Amino acid sequence: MIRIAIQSKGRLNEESVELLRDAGVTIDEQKRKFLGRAANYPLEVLYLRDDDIPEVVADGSADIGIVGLNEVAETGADVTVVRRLGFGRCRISLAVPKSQQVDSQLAWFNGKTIATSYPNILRRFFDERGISASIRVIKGSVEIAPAAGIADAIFDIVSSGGTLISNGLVEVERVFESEAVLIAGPNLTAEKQALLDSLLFRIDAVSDSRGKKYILMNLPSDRIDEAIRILPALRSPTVMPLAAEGWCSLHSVVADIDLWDKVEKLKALGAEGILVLQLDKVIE
Ligand code: PRT
Ligand code: ZN
Repeated sequence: MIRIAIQSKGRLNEESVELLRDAGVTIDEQKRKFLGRAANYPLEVLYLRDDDIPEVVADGSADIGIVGLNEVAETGADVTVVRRLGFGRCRISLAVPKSQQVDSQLAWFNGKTIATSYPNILRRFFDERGISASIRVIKGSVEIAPAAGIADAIFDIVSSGGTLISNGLVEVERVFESEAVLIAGPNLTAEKQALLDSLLFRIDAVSDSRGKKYILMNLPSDRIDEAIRILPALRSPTVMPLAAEGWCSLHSVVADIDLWDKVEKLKALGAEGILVLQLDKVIE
């Protein structure tokens, strides 16, 4: 049995549950309590506040966890980041009221008071850059601190930037880039390590399929070589003859970002009946 800690509610909860489900681990969200049990994998789920996850994994109360890298860095917990998961992306930035002139960049922060929920990350950053500022810890609604007169600037999570704009703040320095990560504790038994490895194998298959599509089409047989140059696949594209003389069917995998460009080139080669399908898992 392996125990995973995930966020009980909030921005990372849904995608954490979804990732486990895509990896074939079903948790009954209807019956969910503080501690749940997967129906089809030897896995327990501990639902916690994100702030508590790194420490709980470090002390062995949970074996692994899904949490923002920002929380791992802030707590300094003794855990290993085993995978970056690609969701929950954000940054922690320094921002100032837009009326402030901050031309000399970081030197401006000397002697100022900065409100944040991430004092350790900020302290390390200021120490590295030789800035001497006063850090004021505020849990929640950090963005109102300058207008409320309790700080000169803030150091807070930004994703779209909308919160900064609606509070009259301007981002002046991106300090820390974050995303959800899978972490593991320091002393996993051989049994738990084996369960983690099998989970990682599944998670990698899910991640490898993200941002890709399965594409198939009919193509004149004499254009196959050119088509293969457009469509490098996992090993090489699959080519199958069609009943119609001089035609074949070509199957491959293509990155979303290149999809339309490649479709246009394939059409120019004479491809017909192009189908683009959702890809669920890629197991290499
Ligand atoms: O209850 P619990 O303690 O578990 O949750 P929480 O309220 O502390 O955290 P939650 O659910 O808000 O965020 C969990 C994790 O999501 C964070 O630790 C980050 O790793 C990640 N994440 C990604 C974000 C954001 N994007 C985000 N935009 N966390 C917070 N925000 C907030 C930010 O604090 C600011 O108020 O959203 C606002 C800024 O967003 P924009 O889009 O306006 O820039
Ligand atoms: Zn939190």
